[in-house]
Amino acid sequence: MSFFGRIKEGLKKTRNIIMNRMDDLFSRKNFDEDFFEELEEILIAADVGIETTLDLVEQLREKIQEEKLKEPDEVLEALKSLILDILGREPVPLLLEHKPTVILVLGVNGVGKTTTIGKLAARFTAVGKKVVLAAGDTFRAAAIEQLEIWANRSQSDLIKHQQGADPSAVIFDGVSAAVARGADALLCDTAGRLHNKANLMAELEKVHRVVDKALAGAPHEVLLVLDATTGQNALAQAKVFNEVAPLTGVVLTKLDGTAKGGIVIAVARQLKVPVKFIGVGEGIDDLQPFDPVEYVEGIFAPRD
Ligand SMILES: Nc1nc2c(ncn2[C@@H]2O[C@H](COP(=O)(O)OP(=O)(O)OP(=O)(O)O)[C@@H](O)[C@H]2O)c(=O)[nH]1
Ligand SMILES: [Mg+2]
Repeated sequence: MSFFGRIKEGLKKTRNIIMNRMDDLFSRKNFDEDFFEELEEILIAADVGIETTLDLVEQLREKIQEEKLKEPDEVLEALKSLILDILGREPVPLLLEHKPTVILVLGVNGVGKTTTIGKLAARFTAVGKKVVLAAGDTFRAAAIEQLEIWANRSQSDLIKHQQGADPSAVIFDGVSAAVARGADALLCDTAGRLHNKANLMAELEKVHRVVDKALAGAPHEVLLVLDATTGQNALAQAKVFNEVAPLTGVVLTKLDGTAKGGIVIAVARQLKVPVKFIGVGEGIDDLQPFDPVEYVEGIFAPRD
């Protein structure tokens, strides 16, 4: 499947929920109160979020008046353009500008951190980069094994300690190994759950501090993984993590399994942190760099 085909397929459920009603809505020629109300409902159904939706619809209302838009096509293009104002038009790539580029991967349990690390590692090694993985989720033995499988699959090196070891110590060793081996990237897995939330946040703060001590200026990327199927909950999680370690990007996983794909827009507007990758399936190629224009075309494409 082509690159755009894959993204389009991954956004299918979101597109269907939007376009089911949008076709009908945009066949009207009258942009009246009913039109705006119905549009609000559609966007909220796709989990764009109430705040973001109200803002978008208000701006669209003004644009229709100011630019004297009359045709449904013009109005749809105006809506897409307002969404792109939020998302930014250009993708924000994840560049391996430092040697090694240290990437911390955070997120609550089950969102797809370890899988995302595996897929990113595969993406980097496929273009000849040398990658080291650090098994910083020492809470569960299975977490270390899972990362080991991804290390083998992606031909990356793995730095691990025993279950129960101090995550900061593992990641410190990871940084040292990445430097000593001349790696291009170090991807650090972290736990998504500890005995309680305060523990987890204190631990992540320590990891962040230790990384900077091991290599000045690191981490270069702090990626927060969010599960799109949790919808608006993802926003609350993001705020908490952002306080512990300033985020440089968001990875939104499991878009393939949900009609809540509008959450991308809410995340971009409320966090002011770029969405860098989206997960549209469990396969190794199903993590794709996020391209705002493709996303918008994907959710407003004709229904399948
Ligand atoms: N459908 C789909 N499944 C995904 C995607 N990304 C991850 N998953 C699945 O989500 C599940 C959890 O992924 P993990 O990578 O183990 O999540 P984690 O955040 O590391 O979880 P913990 O280690 O428990 O904190 C796995 O079954 C993945 O295959 C995606 O984009 N689409
Ligand atoms: Mg994990």
